[in-house]
Amino acid sequence: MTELKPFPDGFLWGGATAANQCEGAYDEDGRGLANVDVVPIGEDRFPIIAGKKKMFDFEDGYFYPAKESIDFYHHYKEDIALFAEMGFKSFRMSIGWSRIFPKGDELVPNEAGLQFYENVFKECRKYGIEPLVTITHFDCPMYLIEHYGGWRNRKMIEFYERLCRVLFNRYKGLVKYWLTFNEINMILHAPFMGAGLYFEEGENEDQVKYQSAHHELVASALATKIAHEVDPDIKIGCMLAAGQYYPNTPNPADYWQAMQDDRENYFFIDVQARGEYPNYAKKKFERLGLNIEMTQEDLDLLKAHTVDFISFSYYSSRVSSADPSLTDKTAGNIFASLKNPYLEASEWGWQIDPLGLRITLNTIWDRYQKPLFIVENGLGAVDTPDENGYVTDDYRIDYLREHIKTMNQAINEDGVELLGYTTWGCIDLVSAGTGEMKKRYGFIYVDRDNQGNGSLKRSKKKSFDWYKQVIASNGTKLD
Ligand code: P53
Repeated sequence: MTELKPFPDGFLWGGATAANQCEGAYDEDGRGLANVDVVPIGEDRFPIIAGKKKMFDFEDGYFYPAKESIDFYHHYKEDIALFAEMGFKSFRMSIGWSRIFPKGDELVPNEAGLQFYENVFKECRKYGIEPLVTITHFDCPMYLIEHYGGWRNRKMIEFYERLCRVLFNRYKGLVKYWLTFNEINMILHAPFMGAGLYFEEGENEDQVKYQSAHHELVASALATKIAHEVDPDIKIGCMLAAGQYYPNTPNPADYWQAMQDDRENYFFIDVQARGEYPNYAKKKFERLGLNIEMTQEDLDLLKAHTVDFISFSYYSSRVSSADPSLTDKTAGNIFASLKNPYLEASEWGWQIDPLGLRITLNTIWDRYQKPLFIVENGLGAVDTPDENGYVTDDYRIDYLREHIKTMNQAINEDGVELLGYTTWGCIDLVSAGTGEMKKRYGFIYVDRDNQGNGSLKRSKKKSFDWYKQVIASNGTKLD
């Protein structure tokens, strides 16, 4: 029996989802088409989410898993009741932008979309669950991509501002915690999914990515400003796909490379948490010959409206080397990195590193001294239900237990301030990276396969009762 010091009072235990990976109902109640709808499962998925292959609408011969997904849109009451049964204090979810503004540039929002999220938030509140809401989780109306080019266009700031004003006013008193952009650094790795970017032949991709990133950073600061004006109690967070880079050897050149790789990610949070572009980024832009257009007003906004807290996803640490001849990379990950021989890997090649979570928590805390929130962590695995439909997912319990232990140490032994922990895909949902259903993270099994067959029936896995006990004991009973 592992007895640990408890987590802080009010610690927000829970689970996380994203609209496009669970809602389905892609064309109901006036919802417009979004980038996340038109990314199919299969070998073309990666070039499409990377902005290298054009897919602006559904095409024959492809399967699009987000169309129906796990149909949270019609199952939300049942699903939230199950979260409540586990004792969730918090539920992370995201807004489908095109439910609220189907095209994205309208002046008047779609009431049916607003009503849906109001129902969901009220359902959470009924059980005392605090919603934690991502404003955009890889989500952009297709109309804005086709007519404005996605986030490369400065006008996106205006459209996003309008969305935020509507959300903050409508859900005042219902939602306290908001995240502006999911994994904002994903714009560098999956720019079509992250920011609605599609590149034309011969275009300077770095120029487009960093200009788009600037627009998102300004939009995020503006959202923070508006939120605090609407309700000073609202807390706004940024969101990073985190995971510390380790040098492959003690060679200083490897350490230097790891530092460069970390900075590529921390750049975004440096701006959102400290309010200004770090010198290393300005120098990088110079070196690459990039000319990022920004106004004095932009810079003033960034400085005046930094985030209240810092959230991040953590699945794995990463490895850097200065030696270009080393090519033994981890498979199946948008963030491919060198393999770490000290670590085991998941069935999808993601390396499992619980101590890396403590290292990442401490690094981010040391860098910013703002409250942190782990909003994604978990193990994507193949689950095989037995003849009664029950999944004995000890592998998932082991993964989560070891991460919760190091999280506890970061709080109780290192003094890191942590607001909460929402595990990824608390109910099985569609994988963002691969589009598979087979890559499951949940405490709740959903009967659906990669081709979209299945009854969508929900059932509790072994980890369901385990997590319930973790929450009931405030993290002291992990066995
Ligand atoms: P999937 C890669 C690396 C780190 C985080 O990922 C990532 C990805 C995308 O593959 O994304 C986050 O579903 C993201 C979620 C996503 C989750 O990690 O590929 O915020 O939308 O589902 C897990 O296994």
